[in-house]
Amino acid sequence: KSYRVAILGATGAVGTELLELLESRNFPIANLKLLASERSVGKTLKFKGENIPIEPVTEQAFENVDIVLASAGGGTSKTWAGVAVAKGAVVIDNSSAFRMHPEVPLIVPEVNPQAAASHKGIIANPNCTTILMTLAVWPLHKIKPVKRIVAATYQSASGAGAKAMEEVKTQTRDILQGKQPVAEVLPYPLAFNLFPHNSPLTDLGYCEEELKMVNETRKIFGSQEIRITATCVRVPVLRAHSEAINLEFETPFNPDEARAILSQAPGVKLVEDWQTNHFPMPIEASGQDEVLVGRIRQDISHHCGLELWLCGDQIRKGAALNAVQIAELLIEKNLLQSTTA
Ligand code: A2P
Ligand code: 11C
Repeated sequence: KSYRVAILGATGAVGTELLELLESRNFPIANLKLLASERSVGKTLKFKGENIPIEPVTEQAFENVDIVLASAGGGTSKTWAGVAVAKGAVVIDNSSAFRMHPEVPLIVPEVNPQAAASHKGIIANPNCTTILMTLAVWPLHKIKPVKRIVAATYQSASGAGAKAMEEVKTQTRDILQGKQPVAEVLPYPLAFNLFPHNSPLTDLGYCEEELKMVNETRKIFGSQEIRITATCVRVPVLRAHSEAINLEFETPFNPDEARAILSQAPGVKLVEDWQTNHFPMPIEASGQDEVLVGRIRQDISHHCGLELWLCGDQIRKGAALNAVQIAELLIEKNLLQSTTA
């Protein structure tokens, strides 16, 4: 069988990665539509050697489509997801628009694939920092329940889109040439700088990105009891996020046992060389499917605590790859509404 696929937001950082993954993973495609804003109409993108035109988003664009991979922002998803579902497609949505909706499964295929079975047309792809954290924490949580997670993130420009990646490169060039850096996409210059995450602040004093890590992780783990807190920071890295994670368990967790578990965990690659101080780095995580995990150690401030460090490609496993894996899961479990032979 092969499927009619549409990418909504095909020209963006995640959209172009989706295109690459559909090709490199040889996703069974009968027809591919590339949708973006009016600004991109007239452009083409290459898929399997063929130039495919960018189409504007209209109601008709979702006709005869089995799977929509949406990554054009929450507003666009809110406007179009219902239309696509009404026309018979399943929408895998990378935005935050539907993630916490009780009827929308929020899926990391290595963690909670079973949640896909209850979908009603929309499946949400979690926030990138959440996806990366759950891959490392879930295999440990399955052995011994985690009571509390304290996370600090070091997030790349890609999380704010392709234009933010360009902006940080331009700022770097400008600063090296003695010019004033200009910030238009992100709120402040990111080159040679960092700042607390740019998502809106809430009444709790946390930004939305931090609360996504809290609420989405609880939903994916199916556990409202886990206590989670996070501080999210944007750093001048192009496309991989890093996270320092402190875990508190009910009982002590031997770091060697954690290491052994994580060395076998799906979607995880252990990167630890204590002799050379070589641990996960964003430049090594970039372009990789796995989240790199290392520096697993006993928390010296708590006998039931573990510390770990991870890096993962934000555009790939943090967004596009996870979405394609969800689509593959739907095919494997026969969970698509309509298919073409
Ligand atoms: P466009 O390139 O035409 O602006 P990124 O996350 O890298 O910023 O990418 C955002 C993606 O979402 C791009 O493909 C962008 O298309 C698309 N997009 C943004 N706004 C809209 C909209 N109103 N309708 C359709 N696509 C949109
Ligand atoms: C970032 N995680 O790195 C964000 C981007 O809810 O999907 C994606 C926001 C989201 O800035």
